[in-house]
Amino acid sequence: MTILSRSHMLGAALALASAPAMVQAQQSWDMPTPYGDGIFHTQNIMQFAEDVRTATDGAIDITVHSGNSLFGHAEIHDVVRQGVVPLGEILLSRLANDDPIFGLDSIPFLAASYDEAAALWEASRPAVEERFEAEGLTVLFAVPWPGQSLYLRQPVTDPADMQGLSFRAYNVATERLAELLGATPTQIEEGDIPTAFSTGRVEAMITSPSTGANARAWDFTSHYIDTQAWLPKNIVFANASALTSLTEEEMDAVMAAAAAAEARGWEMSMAETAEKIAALEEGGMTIMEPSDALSARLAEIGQTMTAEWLTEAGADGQAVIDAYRGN
Ligand code: PCA
Repeated sequence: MTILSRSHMLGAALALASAPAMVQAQQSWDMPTPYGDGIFHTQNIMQFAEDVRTATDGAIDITVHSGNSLFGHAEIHDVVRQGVVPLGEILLSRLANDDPIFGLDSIPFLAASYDEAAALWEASRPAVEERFEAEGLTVLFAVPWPGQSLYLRQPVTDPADMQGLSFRAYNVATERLAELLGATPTQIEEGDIPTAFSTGRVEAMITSPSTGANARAWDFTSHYIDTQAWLPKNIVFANASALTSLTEEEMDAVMAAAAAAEARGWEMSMAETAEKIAALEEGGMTIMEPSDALSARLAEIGQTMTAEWLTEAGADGQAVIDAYRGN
């Protein structure tokens, strides 16, 4: 037996002997996310896991499973609800079919800057939390992606040139946007973007510079049109029973780490915007401002989608929009 393993055993024996009976067993928590390790959201939740580990002296040990490796994007909400895993991360607007409130952050030009996105999150957070609570879930934090901009194979200035393009979508709002542009949407997971372009399934998309740079969009598109039309959020949430099984100190540690992760995530997102646009340019893409005609068409589509959202969301939705607009 080596000295190392003997001292290990000794340490373990001492720890056992001195452990007070009250102390709970260490908990290993699996945390699935759809997004890969190159994405700032994933780096942020890894730091969150580290903060929780440190604050609980290792009692809560969160393992992040990135890139749809443990569960696919469409399953994560359900498996956390069922308690198969205690917590997870998804794109909030993927739940828009369950309730329109979840799709509010994906309407073009309703909230297109970080200040507006923060005001929209403040106005909608109580309604989002209430719906999660009704399903036995607790919202921990939400962080926006940078503004959503167009990736194309030609320098489009006339919005009519988007007609007939096969267009990658990632939620119902991007599907609707594509339809209103006269394009044909196809749902593609973020990690599958390069393959979807290289196999010809899609030829255009709207997403953040973070996703564009991570996918090396310059390999399959040539023009980035900087519309920054909305800032969709990722949401991190836990199974409420898993949380209430913790000691009060542990629960406080998780909630404090969540608040820190939300603040840090928004900062990371803001810093990413310029950084990743520069990376797209470095990769060889042409960076363009939208033409007046394209901006006008997207603004018009934003109004249509806001009206459609209000019809679906009713008085509850109107109250959230009013709170956002300070009415
Ligand atoms: N990236 C994710 C969601 C929004 C974004 O910027 C995606 O493209 O799927």
